[in-house]
Amino acid sequence: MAKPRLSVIIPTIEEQSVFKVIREIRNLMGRDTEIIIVDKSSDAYYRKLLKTGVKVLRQKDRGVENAIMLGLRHARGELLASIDADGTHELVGIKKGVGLIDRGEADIVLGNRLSGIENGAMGTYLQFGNTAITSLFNVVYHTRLHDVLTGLFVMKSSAFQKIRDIRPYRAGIAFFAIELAKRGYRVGEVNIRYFIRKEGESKLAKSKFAYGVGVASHILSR
Ligand SMILES: Nc1nc2c(ncn2[C@@H]2O[C@H](COP(=O)(O)OP(=O)(O)O)[C@@H](O)[C@H]2O)c(=O)[nH]1
Ligand SMILES: [Mg+2]
Repeated sequence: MAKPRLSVIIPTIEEQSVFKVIREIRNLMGRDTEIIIVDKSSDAYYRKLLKTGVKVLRQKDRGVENAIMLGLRHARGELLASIDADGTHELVGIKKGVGLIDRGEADIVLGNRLSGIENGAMGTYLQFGNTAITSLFNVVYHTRLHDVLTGLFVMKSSAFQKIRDIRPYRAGIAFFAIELAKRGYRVGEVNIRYFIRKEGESKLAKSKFAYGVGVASHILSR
């Protein structure tokens, strides 16, 4: 089969919103898009995922960065994207990110949620922490970003090939941004809306404070 134009990786732990996310990606991006779910859930949920017809990989290790890395290593697209399965990130960010890369303006594009937060979707404490960590990233890598802790990115497969053998550290999508920025790739962003999580709870980390401190230390250890 010919290479798809785009692969979208979706990490999930029992997110009921994933089915809507899959449908919406198909509607938005068309059939020339490969969707890969990286699942760390129950067998019942896994069977439901299989019924959607998308590729499903089961994650044996832990952590969202390891999940996304597994998906990316299996992806065949010319462009590679990832989006959270909880329905909080505005999907059109993927399309906007593809546009930015096509225009030659970036090698990896992050979805900036801070420009469009739905009332109550992200507390001021998390906004503040996110802004502090992103400012640190901007100083170290000479970027002008607003949200390196986002759950949406698009990047060139050619850029990903340079980091595909690295073992991810705990920094979510910032791991990919840090490793590409280190190698001189251009990190851009597009504005997206950020919606309230409608089902389930956050699975990312027990303490977002400890998580944030860890990400900051990874940004600084270049
Ligand atoms: N496969 C997999 N998915 C994960 C893991 N941790 C989080 N996720 C998924 O990654 C996305 C972001 O996690 P979420 O809990 O919403 O993080 P938050 O938005 O920062 O609170 C969601 O789709 C989760 O289901 C993991 O260890 N493995
Ligand atoms: Mg979330």
